[in-house]
Amino acid sequence: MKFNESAYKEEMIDQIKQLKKDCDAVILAHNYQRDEIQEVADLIGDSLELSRAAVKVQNQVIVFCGVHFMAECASILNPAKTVLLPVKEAGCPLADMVTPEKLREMKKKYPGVPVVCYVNSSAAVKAESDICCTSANAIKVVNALKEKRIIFIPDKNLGRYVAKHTDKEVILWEGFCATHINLTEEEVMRMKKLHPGAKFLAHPECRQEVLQLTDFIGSTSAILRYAKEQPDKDFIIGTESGILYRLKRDNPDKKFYLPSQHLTCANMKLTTLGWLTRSLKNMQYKVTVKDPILSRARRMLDRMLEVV
Ligand code: CIZ
Repeated sequence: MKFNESAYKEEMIDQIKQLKKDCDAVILAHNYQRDEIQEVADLIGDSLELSRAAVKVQNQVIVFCGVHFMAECASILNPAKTVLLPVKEAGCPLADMVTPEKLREMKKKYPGVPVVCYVNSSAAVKAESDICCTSANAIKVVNALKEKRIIFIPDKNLGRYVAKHTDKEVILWEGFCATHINLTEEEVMRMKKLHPGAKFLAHPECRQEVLQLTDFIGSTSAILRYAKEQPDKDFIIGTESGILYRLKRDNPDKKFYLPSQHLTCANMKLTTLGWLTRSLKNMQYKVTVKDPILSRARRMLDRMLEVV
């Protein structure tokens, strides 16, 4: 008998829906997740939207389809809930580029300079910082601080982009997103030639040379909004491939082109319907953050949520 992929997928989705009811779970999925995970999720968003949602969740279980630091954020913001990350190995190379020890060394070099910590970081690093930010609110967060100098960790491209929108001196950390860094100027130029007139929208984690070619720079939520609101029909998209699911779903009359084959985050794509099913069945893998890191990291996320 021939394997019927769509029947298998439907069956798994039905099973996930039932398990979700049985365990009183809600599924949060990041904009970079696989299409089928976004399809089955209760809420899709960027880390700011999902963090805000995590605070308000009434269900007993939050299944976070994303990477480890995102599940950690949900647990920090709603510690009474069981937070599950379906794949234990789903990490973030950018988050791993800064450790609490290395950050403490940096702080010693710049005493009194506040640390703005991008959410793509571990809870332990957040706990060593002064305020968190996401790509959706980084400029607002930096400008809300009274100090004239700040340390921005760990993404140097986002930090550099923020520096262009503030009078403050921004001290950068040498970190980068292993996916966004792949996109080159040449690839964008090639795509622009193939689709003259298409608007180029990109994420601030891209290289500076790439950002210079943009019509719009923003977080995934901002890119989604922009593409929907603009009358244009053709867009070149400079961010992780998972965003195409919502762009296409919400704008069936528009066309979206990915300029590179290397815009797929392997960690984000680890979560499959199979792993999600197992996660709900076995209540795995629980992500928890303990005090004192919990309360310190919580303060940094709360400070961010007060600004935006
Ligand atoms: O803030 C996030 O969720 C990330 C990592 C990217 C974005 O812009 O959504």
